[in-house]
Amino acid sequence: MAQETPIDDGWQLVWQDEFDGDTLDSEKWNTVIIDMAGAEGPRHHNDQYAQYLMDDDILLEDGILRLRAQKRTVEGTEPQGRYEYTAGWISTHNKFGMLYGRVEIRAKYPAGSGMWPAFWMLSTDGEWGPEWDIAEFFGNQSRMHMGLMYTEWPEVQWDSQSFISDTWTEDWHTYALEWLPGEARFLVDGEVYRTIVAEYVPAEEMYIILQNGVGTERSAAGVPDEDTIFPNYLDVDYIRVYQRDTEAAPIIKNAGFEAGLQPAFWEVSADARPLLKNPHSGRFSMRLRPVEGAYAQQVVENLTSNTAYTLRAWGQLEQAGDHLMIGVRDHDEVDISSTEYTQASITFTTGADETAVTIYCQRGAGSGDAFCDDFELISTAP
Ligand SMILES: [Ca+2]
Ligand SMILES: [Ca+2]
Repeated sequence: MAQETPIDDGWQLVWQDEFDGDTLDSEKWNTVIIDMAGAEGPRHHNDQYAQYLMDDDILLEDGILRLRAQKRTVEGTEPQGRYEYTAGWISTHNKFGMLYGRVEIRAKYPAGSGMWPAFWMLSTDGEWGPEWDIAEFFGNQSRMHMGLMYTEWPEVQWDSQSFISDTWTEDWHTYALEWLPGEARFLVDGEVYRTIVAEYVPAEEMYIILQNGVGTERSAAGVPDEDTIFPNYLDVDYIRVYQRDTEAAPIIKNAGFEAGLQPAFWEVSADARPLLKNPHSGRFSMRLRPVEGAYAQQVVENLTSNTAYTLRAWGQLEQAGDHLMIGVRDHDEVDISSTEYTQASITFTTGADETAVTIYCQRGAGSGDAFCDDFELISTAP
C-alpha cells in the first residue's frame, strides 16, 4: 500500500513513522497542545475549533494512523468546558524538530462542512509565527490550503494559495513540503503545486502537527451540517522527513528541558532530573542534587569534522563554594561557581573523524542543588 515517492538522490531519510504499531509511538508524538502561543489549554486550541482533544480519537489500524473526529458531548477540564465534538491531535513538539528538508505524508482527508483537518508546522520556540500549512483542509469548500504565515504575532502576513477539489477527500495523496534556505515547494503526488522564493522563508526549527478538527462559526471551515458524517477520519499511512547532507545540522534535543520528565534525549545520573523549578527560561531546568559527579549528558550528532563549534549553556548553584561544570567531553569545560545564572561558553574544534560529541553539565562536591538550562550549539566556522 505504501508507495515510494521518487526523491532526489541528495535526500536522505532522517525521521519517519510508518504507523505500523498497535499504539502511537510516544517517543515521537505528543497528544495534547504544548507551549503554543494563544492556545486556551492542552486539549482545546481556540474558539475557532469546536473539538476537545481526546487520546481515544487517535487510532492505529492496519498500518494507518486514523485521527478521528466524533460528535459527542464531553465535559472537559483542560480547559474547563462543555464540548460537542472531540478529535485526535498529535505533534512532535519537544520530540522532533526540523530546519530545512522534505516532510511528507500519505493521507486521505475527511469530507464535509465544518471539517478542518491539517498537516502543519509551528516554530519550536513556542511563538506563533512562522507557520507552515502544508495541507490544511477546509471542508465547507473542499479547499486545500498550502501556505506560510511568515511574521510573528501580532503582525500576521500570509503567503498562501488554495486548491478546490473533491479528490482531497476521495483519494489518497502524498503531500510534501520541500523547505530550503530562501525557497519552499508544496508538492502533491510529487507534482509541485506552489513555490515560494522569498527572504521570509523560515530559518528556524519547527515541529510537525497532524490533526483532525471541527470548526465553529468563527472558523474558515464552516460548521458541520446534515451531510457531514461522524465519526470521520484523517487517515495517514506514513510521515517521512528527508534532509540533504548539507542541511543536516547538529541539534541538541530538549535543549531547555521543556519536554520535562521525558529524559529520553538526556542520559542522566540518579541524582539529576528535569524539574519544574528554577528555570533559566521556560518552565523546566535540569536539577543536579548535591552528589559529586551527578550529571546530565547528551550525544549530539551531525557535526562536521575539523570544524569549530561553540557550546553555550546556563548554570547556577544554590550554595556559594559549590561547583558545576558545563562542557564537551574530550574537549573542554567551564566551571560555574556563581549563585546567579551564568552562561558558559565552550569553543572547540572537531577532530578529523569526529562528527558527534557528548555535551554535559556535571557537578563537583557541594552542599546545595545545581541547575543547568538552555543549551545551544552553534557552528563558529569562518
Ligand atoms: Ca503505514
Ligand atoms: Ca528551561
